[in-house]
Amino acid sequence: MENISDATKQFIDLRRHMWMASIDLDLRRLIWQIAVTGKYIYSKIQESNRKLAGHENIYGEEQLALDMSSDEIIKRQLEFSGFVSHYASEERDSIVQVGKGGEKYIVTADPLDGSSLVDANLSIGTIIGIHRSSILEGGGKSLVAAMSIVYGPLITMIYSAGNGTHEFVLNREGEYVLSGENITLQERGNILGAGGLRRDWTPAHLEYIQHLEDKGYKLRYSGAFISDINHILIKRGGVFTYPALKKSPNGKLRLIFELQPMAFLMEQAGGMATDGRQGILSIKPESLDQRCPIYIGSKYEVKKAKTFLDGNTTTM
Ligand code: FDP
Repeated sequence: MENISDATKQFIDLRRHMWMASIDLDLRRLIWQIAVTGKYIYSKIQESNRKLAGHENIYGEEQLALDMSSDEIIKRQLEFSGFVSHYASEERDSIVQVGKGGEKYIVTADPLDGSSLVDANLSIGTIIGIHRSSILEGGGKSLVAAMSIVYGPLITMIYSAGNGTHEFVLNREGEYVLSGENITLQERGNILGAGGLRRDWTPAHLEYIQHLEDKGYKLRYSGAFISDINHILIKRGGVFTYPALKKSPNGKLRLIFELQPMAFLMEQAGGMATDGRQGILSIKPESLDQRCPIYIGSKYEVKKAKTFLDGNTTTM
């Protein structure tokens, strides 16, 4: 699609944008239905009294009532969509059938990433992956679209269906209107988000971070993966990492629910995402709850990470 002028953008809503981009009809209906769940989830956040529900998810983490209600909102929407056969969520221990059989898509969700920040009133969000075939067999390769809905001072939604990465803002009328057409990262940015404790980092990773700090990269780590990636996309560059740690070589973040959908958005915006060596989208998950180290952002910094991890450091 041609680049759209600022004056015209405010009149282009999500459905029109997807129609202009010639996205498959069922896929654009599905993306729109999921975008709508963002409004319901945000209402729940507003209603909530920020109390813990006293449950644990399959990873032994405490679940907020909000995590569970967000998950339920998405599941219910998918049951009525008519386009989705199965749903996999970070809040569930197995894939659930939501269709009658034969539907085209499988949807994954991290229903409320960063939910532990609700009480601090920081930005959090919903991460969605839309797959065409089995998630485990296809992995990142079966992704046909990804979405990221951020609940912050504004509600924003970023999607890609393999047609670039685009941002929309929910306006007062409840419509998602175009705010960023074809987000494109610069080759190199100047912000850095690095998860895990410094004392648990490997020597190579520590050297990499020190190198970026010495080069003047500014620290930007909120504690919500979705918001930190949003930051890099909107500022058009930088790098986020949650690396392999000495005691947990697979890092912390989840490949299917968090990393692959955000890697899809990042790559479509001209950025990169690797586990330090191979591309995140080329990794075939062995289990639903697989975790994986991540280096994601503009190409220069992500490629640089590999040189440090391989022990081939060079000056920038
Ligand atoms: P959270 O534990 O709050 O769910 O998904 C895991 C995640 O948040 C990411 O959103 C975030 O980047 C990371 O964990 C934060 O981990 P640390 O507390 O170790 O910094």
